[in-house]
Amino acid sequence: MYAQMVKSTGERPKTLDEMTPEERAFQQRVDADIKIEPKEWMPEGYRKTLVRQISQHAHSEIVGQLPEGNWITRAPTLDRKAILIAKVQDEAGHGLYLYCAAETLGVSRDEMTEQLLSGKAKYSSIFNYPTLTWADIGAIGWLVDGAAIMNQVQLQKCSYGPYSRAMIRICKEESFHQRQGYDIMMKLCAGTAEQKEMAQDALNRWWQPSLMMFGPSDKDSVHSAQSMAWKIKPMSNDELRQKFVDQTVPQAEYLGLKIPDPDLKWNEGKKGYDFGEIDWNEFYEVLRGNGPCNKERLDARRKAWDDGAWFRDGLMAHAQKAKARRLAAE
Ligand code: FAQ
Repeated sequence: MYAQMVKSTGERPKTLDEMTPEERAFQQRVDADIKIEPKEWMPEGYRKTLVRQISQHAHSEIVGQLPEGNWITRAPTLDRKAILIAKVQDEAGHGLYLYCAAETLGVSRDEMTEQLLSGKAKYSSIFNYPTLTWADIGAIGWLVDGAAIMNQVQLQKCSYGPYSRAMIRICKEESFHQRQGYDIMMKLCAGTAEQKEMAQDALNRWWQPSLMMFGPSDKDSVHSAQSMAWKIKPMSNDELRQKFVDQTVPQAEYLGLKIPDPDLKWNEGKKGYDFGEIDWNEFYEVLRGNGPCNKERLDARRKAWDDGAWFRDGLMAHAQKAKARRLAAE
């Protein structure tokens, strides 16, 4: 049934008849919406898919601190600075919950970090774009967090228990992030002509990259068919992208901003907006490491890792001493 939901270039999911008894019992639990927990049997492909997705998601949260972190020292008021610091700290926390969720699948935090720093693991394409003005901080909260929530609300229903539960907490915080971004945009749009122009310029630059966050179109998505069959992904990339466009266009209208897409048009038949083709060449170039900030982002993460070595060593030494003391007292 699921294989038809998305045309995928990846492998077709097995039908129940093609499955081993263990696989069939597993699929039946998934179909009955019973959460899968870490110690239970699971197909190796299910485990690998989750490790890939959850670790990429964790890396996105961690690298995602960098574009906004760039504006902490330059936020226009003390309140805005305090809010931005809290928001960026939240993203670090999301990364940590997600690394913990991935660790339950037998991968270590060090392995995941090594994959990020060596350039092997992906993180969201969106974080390879620069934050040029304060309005970009508004646009990130409004559009990037807005797109992230659209996807993550669905992931709360993911069949894997630890990921699903991490998402419930993360979504609560992301919705605050989205509102603080929209609040910045409202302020700018109610300000001087120059401020409104800054807001429009940020929307112009962040619109397409935000649409790309949902991943390739369904026809080119490698993993969707299998991930949907396993209920790792409850909705397809294109379905979520459409929901995001439909939610965001009226928000732009309220701000008095224009979505930079000449093909954007309400379609009464589908009760949603038609929108122009996404520049998939740009998307794949960013994934290949050729986006405007890919190098800068990875260099920053490598430097943070190297600079933190003394602290990790200190923590390990402390833990070992504490353990030795505990053992001696037993
Ligand atoms: N960027 O077959 P599909 C946030 C890769 S959190 C980079 O469709 P899938 C919070 C994909 O990994 C944002 N790579 O893959 C925040 C795969 O590569 P692989 C992150 C992308 O997994 C806000 C290949 O293309 N959210 O923003 C992208 O079924 C503000 C084929 O694609 C998540 O990670 C992309 N945009 O669907 C933080 C949510 N799209 O592994 C700070 C969880 C696709 O074969 C500030 N992840 N790829 O080498 C997901 O829902 C899914 O993984 C998708 C992709 C929907 C991203």
